[in-house]
Amino acid sequence: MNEHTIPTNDPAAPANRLAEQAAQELLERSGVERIDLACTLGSGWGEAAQALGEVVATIPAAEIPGFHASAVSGHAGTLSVLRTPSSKIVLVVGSRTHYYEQRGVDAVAHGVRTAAAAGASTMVLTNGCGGLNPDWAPGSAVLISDHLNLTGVSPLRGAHFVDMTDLYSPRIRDLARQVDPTLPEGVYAQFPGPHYETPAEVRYAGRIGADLVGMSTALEAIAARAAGMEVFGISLVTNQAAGISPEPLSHEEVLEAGRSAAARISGLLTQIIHRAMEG
Ligand code: 8IG
Repeated sequence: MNEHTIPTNDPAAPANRLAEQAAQELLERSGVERIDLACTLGSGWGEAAQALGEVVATIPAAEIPGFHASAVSGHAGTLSVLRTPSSKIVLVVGSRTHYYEQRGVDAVAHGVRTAAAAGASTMVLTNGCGGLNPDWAPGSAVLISDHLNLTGVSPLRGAHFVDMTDLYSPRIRDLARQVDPTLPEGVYAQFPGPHYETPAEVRYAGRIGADLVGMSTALEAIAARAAGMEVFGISLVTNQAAGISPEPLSHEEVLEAGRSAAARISGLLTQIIHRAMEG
């Protein structure tokens, strides 16, 4: 608090203040005036950052207020600022905080809120997840068309009634299909995790409309919409969801699917992001 701080009863104020601090520190340390677009990298997407542009700064996440080193092997613990060939500034958040880390919903939403506070108007959310459609082999990329938030919580608090219609930008999904017309779409269900689903839970998710099951993205997408950002989500199916294939799930399988898809999906993501910022 300083003499310029307006006293408020807004229950979101502390989280927004922390995001403002993080944004200021991030902009100072990278020497850019603002971020245009931010992208969170999920399982399997780690290589996608390099192709986006020239690296302006790479900052260990733990050095920026409110961020933590990554809890998951295969996730980078860094925030990268890149300059695209058309001189747009992209923030790559390589250190998502998952709900299952039990740091609370504000920690989950902090990357999104920091990006918004730094000026980003577009939030790109990527993840690795399980697929319910048996036609989607591990390594398939799927556009997120909508979500089911099955965590039982919201990243928002107070009387903050935010519309979620067309949450996942139809505009950017169209651009993505211009890059790759074969990209399928699906509804992403966020479970709390960290355990994977039982086969019965996967059948349940399918019956209520899910095509993808994961442990991220929905809460971040809600926070991004509340911050006024355009949201784009894309999943890498790293495994068939429990019970879809006869094989049990393993984190090693997830990492391997990411490694073998890395070059293809980073090219895809780069083209989508570059196009999204031209519009
Ligand atoms: I990678 O099959 C990955 N993340 N909930 N279920 C859930 N999260 C996941 C899965 C999965 N695969």
